[in-house]
Amino acid sequence: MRKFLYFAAAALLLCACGPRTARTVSVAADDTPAEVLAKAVRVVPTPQQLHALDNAFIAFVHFGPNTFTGVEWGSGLEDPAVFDLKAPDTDQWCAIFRDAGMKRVILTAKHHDGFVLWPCRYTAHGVASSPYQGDVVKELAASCRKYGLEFGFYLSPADLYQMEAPDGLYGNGSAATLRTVPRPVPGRPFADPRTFTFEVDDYNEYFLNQLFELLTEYGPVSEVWFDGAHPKRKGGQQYDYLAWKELIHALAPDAVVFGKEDLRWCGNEAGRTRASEWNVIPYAQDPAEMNMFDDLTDGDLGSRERLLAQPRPFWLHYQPAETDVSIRHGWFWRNDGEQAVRSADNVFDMYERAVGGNSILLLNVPPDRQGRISPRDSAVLAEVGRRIRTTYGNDLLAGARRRDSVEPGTSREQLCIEMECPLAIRFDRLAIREDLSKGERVESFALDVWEDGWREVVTGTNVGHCRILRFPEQNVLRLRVRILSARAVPHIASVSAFLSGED
Ligand code: OTN
Repeated sequence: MRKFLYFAAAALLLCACGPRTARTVSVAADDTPAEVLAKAVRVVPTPQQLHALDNAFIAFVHFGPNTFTGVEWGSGLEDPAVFDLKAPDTDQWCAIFRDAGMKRVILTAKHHDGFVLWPCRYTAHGVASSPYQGDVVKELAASCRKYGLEFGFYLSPADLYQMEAPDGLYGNGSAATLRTVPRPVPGRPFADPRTFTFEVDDYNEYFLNQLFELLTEYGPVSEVWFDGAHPKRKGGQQYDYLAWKELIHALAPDAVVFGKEDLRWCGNEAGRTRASEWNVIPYAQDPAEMNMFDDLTDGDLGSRERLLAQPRPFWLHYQPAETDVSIRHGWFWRNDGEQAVRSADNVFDMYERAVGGNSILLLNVPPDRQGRISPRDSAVLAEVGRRIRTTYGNDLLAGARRRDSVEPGTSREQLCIEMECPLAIRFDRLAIREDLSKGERVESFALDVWEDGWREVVTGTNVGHCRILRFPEQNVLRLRVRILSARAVPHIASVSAFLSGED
């Protein structure tokens, strides 16, 4: 009898806590619109995705033969001698990134040309054949640890060297057979004893071996970045991402994968952000079983209308966007004469729109041929870091009294969050965050200030991890966030106010 009572109590508690949340929730063919929306708010980030959003300003580093040849896409036929690097100053990179407020560094360990920036066991087309003879991956990983930054790497699925070389593995028509990863190489033993078996072709084995080296020999990896770009393809080569994913999850369980189910491309490389960036995305298949992910470039990926128009059945999946953009014109350093560098105003604007738009800003900063970040770029980043600290370092509502209520005659979803300050505050920024453990719920809201009555200042659409609104300076004792529409009763984690100090 006692066991039954325990079971009944657990079942009641579960019901009281509401339906189970998950990173992916399936929608049935006969689900009503209300059931679709109720399922949408059950979709929540994984701890790794939430961590990525909490550290939403990160650095991209495009570095390789293109730095020395001045092209954006190499041919794969470059002579390794062009990589005439003396010593990359990765400490300088990381000091600049840290002071700019960036939290992670992602290096192009292998770009499309197939040239590898570490002494890879499985190809000589890289630093080991160059005048440099060092290990850029190792240098950067060590600097990341030294400066308190997370490390990630970009490994291009497209590999022009493996396409062009006479013995190249890319698209060579090999059969998928059982392979052991990592493939032992005489004289180059691994410290990590783990091995894995996959039924893959030559290029996927090569790619898995490279992943094993990068995931086991350079310390913790926080992000693996798969570019969807392809200068060319060969032999109908397919990518066995499900095998790649199995290896990544085994060797780097805390890493997020860009270009696949964890993080998606925002849809442009210009730093543009959506007016409403929803991270609960509809898929016709279960993303956990998908090998290829198309680029999502539509303006509306997750509004109520978009979800309700999705042919059922389908899946709802949590997948934040990364807004990847270069500080320079182009992804690689070319020269310091005519190559344009973005202004601090422009980068700070992108920061507020991306980080304050439920997204992640991945800003590319390409080192020069001396392996250093140029003074023009570092000056911009220093100013951006200063602006972030002076604008967002002091929450003017820290001492305010919060009162949540529902106005008479409005629905439970139309929550009001009132903030009353002990002294009047001057502010021109509002940052609002949802409790993502309860899902993305807010669809639109307004900011009101009290001046002998409520006066609407500005409205916003969805919130998610963080929404930043910008408006003319206000000077008040009381303000409120008025939820205009929501998919369910909102759970607002925080409301903050800031003063940018801009003219
Ligand atoms: O030529 N391109 O491949 C290209 C031109 C403009 C913008 C993007 C691309 S490729 C695109 O790159 C993204 C990262 O910036 C993602 O990797 C996408 O999957 C890829 O298609």
